[in-house]
Amino acid sequence: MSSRSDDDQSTNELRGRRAFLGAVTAGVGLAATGVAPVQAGSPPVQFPGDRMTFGGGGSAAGAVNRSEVDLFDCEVDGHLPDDLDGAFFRVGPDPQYPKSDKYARDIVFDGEGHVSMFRISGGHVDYKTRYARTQRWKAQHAARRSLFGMYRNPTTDDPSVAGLSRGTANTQLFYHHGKLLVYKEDSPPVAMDPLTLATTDDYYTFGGGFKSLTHTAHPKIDPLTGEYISFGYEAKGLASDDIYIFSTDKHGTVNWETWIKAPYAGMIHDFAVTQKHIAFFVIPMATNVERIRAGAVHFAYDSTLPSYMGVVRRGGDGKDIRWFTGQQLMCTHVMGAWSDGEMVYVDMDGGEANQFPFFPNLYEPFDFQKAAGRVRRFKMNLANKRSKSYEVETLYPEVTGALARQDDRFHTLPYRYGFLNLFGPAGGGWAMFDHQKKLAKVFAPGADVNLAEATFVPRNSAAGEGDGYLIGVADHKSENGRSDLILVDTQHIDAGPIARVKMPYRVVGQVHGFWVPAAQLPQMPV
Ligand code: V55
Ligand code: FE
Repeated sequence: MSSRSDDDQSTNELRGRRAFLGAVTAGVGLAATGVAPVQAGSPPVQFPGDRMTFGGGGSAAGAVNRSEVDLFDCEVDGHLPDDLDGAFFRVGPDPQYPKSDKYARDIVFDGEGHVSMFRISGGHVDYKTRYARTQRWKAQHAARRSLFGMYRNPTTDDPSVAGLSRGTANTQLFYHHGKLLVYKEDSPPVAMDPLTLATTDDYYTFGGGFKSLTHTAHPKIDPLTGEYISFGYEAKGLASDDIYIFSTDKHGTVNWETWIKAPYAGMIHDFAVTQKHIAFFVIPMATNVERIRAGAVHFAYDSTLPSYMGVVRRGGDGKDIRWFTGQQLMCTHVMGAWSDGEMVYVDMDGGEANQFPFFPNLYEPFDFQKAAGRVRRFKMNLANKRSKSYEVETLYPEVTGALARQDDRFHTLPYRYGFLNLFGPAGGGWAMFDHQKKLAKVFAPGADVNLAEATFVPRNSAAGEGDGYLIGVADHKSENGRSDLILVDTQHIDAGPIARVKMPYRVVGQVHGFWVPAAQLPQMPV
């Protein structure tokens, strides 16, 4: 990590180069060079060199990319299955502008959402990326500078953006009722055209039926009905303890909604939906109003707070909500969930303490050992009317990681296969769990490779659960971060990739990804 004085030195070097270029181009009119008008006071674009900051150390660290790309017919190594036809969408934060010095310590989670698509068909791959044209992106583009301060802290914003959506659309995307919906959990979705990645709505409210100020990054689709089930927390504004729950039919029309109260305002990053129930895990990553007023990021980890699993009936009025507590855990992502009569089962990845060092612990030092994520199976017994506690079982205790996924066609249903990204000094990996056999199989490419989340791709429309591929981006440290999109067969996950899409550079970073089979996409215009 570079020290402050290194930063100052590189800033001075950058400023020096700018002055030189300014002298060279002096006298060339703006109109002649096609440069859009520059607002008075828009500062030079200079990202800090420190990797722990919002800018993440510039392009070499992969955190700043900023280039919107169209790459037709990518190079492919190996053989992509001829019948593999669909689009792999992904999204992650990509800082549009550096922050002012005051907010230069903002976190990577606050970068503007940059969406990419690998369109795969007949063994060929076209790559396209676009920033989500959020209200925030558009305002900053026009001003040629950052106008929003710290992560989820509106008190730090430039007065000119009051009333605009703070949403960055940087966390996950879903394809439903013909729209690519891109999410940040502090705001409503942004809608994009799934073929052109043009933003079609910077504040999508499902035709007005959606009432919350926030929308999770992790909705679910009921495979039996095609319904879209989702929620928002802090749904009535900053630090509110309101949760909005809703569903839409397969056309995106809201067909159910209700409101419940959380035990406290804490992060509810993902949620679980079964055929009968909905469950929310509230973690001690608490919204901290005092710190927000002082200009800090939204959350701090308060280990004095219990974690709670709330369970509510699907389709009800929310009054049946029951909050269960037990071993304090920090879980973020749901692998799978199902109901068996009045028993509710929720599998999540999570650790025994704060997993996000950039959201500070209030009371104790960060503990990397306790932060390690494992697969936790929560069990809630609704038949016992007096029960106030969940039981939790740690599955595969020897496997640690994060970003749990499943075969998305098994949302809401009993399921057999789950996936997890592994981290470790010997390099990362993708694990595939067979809960029936209680078996974990691992693809581990070694210490040179950084793996993004694994997204499951069904082999074809008739494929059984878990039969297909894991798809995701692998960056190579020894090649200055150059990326491959890799495809691993789930029948032979330990054999390594069956094909690599060889990208000429390091592609934009991602948080999550989503696969859409071609049959669900609109036809590509010829
Ligand atoms: C997460 C990611 C976010 C966020 C909150 O697990 C939680 C993740 C990329 O942004 O704002
Ligand atoms: Fe997530």
